[in-house]
Amino acid sequence: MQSPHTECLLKLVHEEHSIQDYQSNIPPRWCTGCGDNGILTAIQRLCRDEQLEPENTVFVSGIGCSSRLPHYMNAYGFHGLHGRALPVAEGVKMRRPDLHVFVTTGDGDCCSIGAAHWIHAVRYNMNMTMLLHDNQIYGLTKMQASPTSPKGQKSNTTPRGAYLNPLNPLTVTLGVSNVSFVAQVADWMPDVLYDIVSQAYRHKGFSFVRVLQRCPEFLPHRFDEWVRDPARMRVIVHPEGVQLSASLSKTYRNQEIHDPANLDRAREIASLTDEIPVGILYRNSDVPCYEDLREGERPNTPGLIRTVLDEEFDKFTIWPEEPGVAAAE
Ligand SMILES: Cc1ncc(C[n+]2csc(CCOP(=O)(O)OP(=O)(O)O)c2C)c(N)n1
Ligand code: SF4
Repeated sequence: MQSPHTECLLKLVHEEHSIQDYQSNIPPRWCTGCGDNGILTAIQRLCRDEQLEPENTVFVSGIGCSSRLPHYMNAYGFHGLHGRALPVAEGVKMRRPDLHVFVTTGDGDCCSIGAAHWIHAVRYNMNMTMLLHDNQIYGLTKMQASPTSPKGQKSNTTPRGAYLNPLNPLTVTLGVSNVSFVAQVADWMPDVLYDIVSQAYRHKGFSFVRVLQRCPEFLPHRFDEWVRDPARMRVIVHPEGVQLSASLSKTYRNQEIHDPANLDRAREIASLTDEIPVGILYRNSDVPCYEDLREGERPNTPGLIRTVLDEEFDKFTIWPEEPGVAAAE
């Protein structure tokens, strides 16, 4: 039988986390109407619904407006170096596979300076969720073209318009060995955004989610055509993927049934240009995670960690002299 004291402790342990438990005391400093706000809301909702313990959840980012997200979460966070979020997240996961790891990055951060890390993170397939906030411009540094900026886009670095066709983050990711989860969504579809973020979190492996994100400050009309005309969004539906509610189905009538196991069709869908595909393009839960392949080599049991730390601390400890020893010498 439990003592009243034990019962009281158990109650504390099982206390439900509310959405406020995941909000930090720093108010978001993104511009009004910035799509990053909607992405943050979806993540906080996910943490609440999955009851993720803040002390076991880590948000890692690089540099950019989007990379400010860890500051707004009440969890562990690492707002690090431009383009380098993924190697940091991989280090965390390798050492502590029990933690829930999320990476937030921008199109400059991921597809430009961080592109090499992105490709290898897909190949390593570590169990984490990556959100690419793709606003197709450098926001924080005030409007330089990014690799995903549309051809012809005028910016501070391309005053006559971008010369090159944009890089497609979906087809790139789908082309990497060991790819295991690829999805796309838009910040102006909050229910689908939440659904995809949840499915990405629940996938065992590296989940790559590209979120088309509005930047009203520097590209205010970039996605207007698609926001105003839902028929130009193609929603990829499947019992193993996104399933729209009856009311959303009326809004988003342009739907395609696509089995996320079909990689060839995923690549075709990812290449659409006039319509924006939204949904889970590809999922393969059989790809092994790198941290599992290295499982046996990880000396991370609490006992071993304590032994290693004790040995390190011992090197710097000045032990008090035993009474009488100094006098005898
Ligand atoms: C090594 C290095 N190079 C350049 C910069 C300057 N810089 C900071 S953020 C950024 C681009 C941010 O764009 P993006 O990743 O698309 O994020 P957004 O601000 O749009 O969310 C650049 C070039 C930097 N901080 N460090
Ligand atoms: S500059 Fe753009 S990306 Fe940055 S906070 Fe403002 S709207 Fe968002």
